[in-house]
Amino acid sequence: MKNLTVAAIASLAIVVGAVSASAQGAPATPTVAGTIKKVDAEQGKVTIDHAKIPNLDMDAMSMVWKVKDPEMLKGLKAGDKVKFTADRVDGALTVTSIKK
Ligand SMILES: [Cu+2]
Repeated sequence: MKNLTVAAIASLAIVVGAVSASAQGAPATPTVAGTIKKVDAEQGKVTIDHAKIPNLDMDAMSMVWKVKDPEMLKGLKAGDKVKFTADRVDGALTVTSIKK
């Protein structure tokens, strides 16, 4: 019984810790630097050679992203240096904001 109580308190502490960390506005989606390799406005996709992305636990690489809104790709072209944020949206890796 004692062990159970200790485990219950420990897991409660983890939950409380997680809640307070997000309540304190820890940046959930840090800004990442990258270079555009290809823009596919029709498909709403963009290839970015990006730096490390801590919130997605991803190392630097070149990859194709979905964009939250194809409008975001207006004015962007291969070779542009960008700053963007990315997150998992409905299970898909998605660029949620991007600017030159
Ligand atoms: Cu990647």
